[in-house]
Amino acid sequence: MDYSKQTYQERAEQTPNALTKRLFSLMAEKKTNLCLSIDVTTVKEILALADKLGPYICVLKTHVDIIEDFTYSFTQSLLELAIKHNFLIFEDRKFADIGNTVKSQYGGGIYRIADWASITNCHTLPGPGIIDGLRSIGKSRGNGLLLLAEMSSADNLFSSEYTHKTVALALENRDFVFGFISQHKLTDKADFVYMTPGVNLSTNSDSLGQTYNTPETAVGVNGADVIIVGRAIYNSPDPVSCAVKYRNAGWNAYSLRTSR
Ligand code: 5FU
Repeated sequence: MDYSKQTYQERAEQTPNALTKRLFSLMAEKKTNLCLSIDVTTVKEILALADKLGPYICVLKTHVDIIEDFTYSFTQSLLELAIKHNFLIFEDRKFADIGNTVKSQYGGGIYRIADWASITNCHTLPGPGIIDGLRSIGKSRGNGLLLLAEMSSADNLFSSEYTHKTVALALENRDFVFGFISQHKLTDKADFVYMTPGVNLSTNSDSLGQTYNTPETAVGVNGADVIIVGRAIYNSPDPVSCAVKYRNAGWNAYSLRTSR
């Protein structure tokens, strides 16, 4: 079955995975497939942007280790905004170590990511132990994991064999892995969530190897479910109208895809 032609609502109704159900339901309800990548560095800026842009997004993606004035209470304020505006929090931690180490990195330290981010991600380079380690912390909390199967950066070292093996690992771990960070939809075998970074309407690269597609290409051609947009929105002079522009572009591409 080609899941990319089904609506988010249909996929919400069919999936056995509670997190996927929650995400697709709120996307259908809010009519948005936009994830805001909020890569600003102070608590005040993040909370102000999250409050303003919350109505237009389905997921808010953080890089918690770039925040200069992080305190744990920040995460509680962010959770309150996630409830107020009905979005999920995704810490883009890109874990990449052995199972025993990622357990501590995910559940402990000063960030305690597993307590406030219902979504996180990891590289599969270390093998299945990384998924087992993260599952041992996150599954009982109702969290889910995305596997990095492809990246947006130019000349990256992800081979098609690596991507294939990553898909196989996802299929073997569907109780905790619910999707991918990728540039394309990767399989029809199961209903995974595909989140795609590297999305911009006005440029196709930055000076450090980032490459961009439009929402039309990411969602309409490549089959992404969620577009991840950062600087194009938070560096704009008017982030609210810019977020609305990306939300509409992402939603139109999805509507066309599902009506074909
Ligand atoms: F896995 C990936 C990837 O392949 N490309 C990315 O750009 C993650 N990212 C993240 O998405 C990156 O770390 C940024 O947080 C965000 C893209 O930000 P931009 O400002 O839209 O380029």
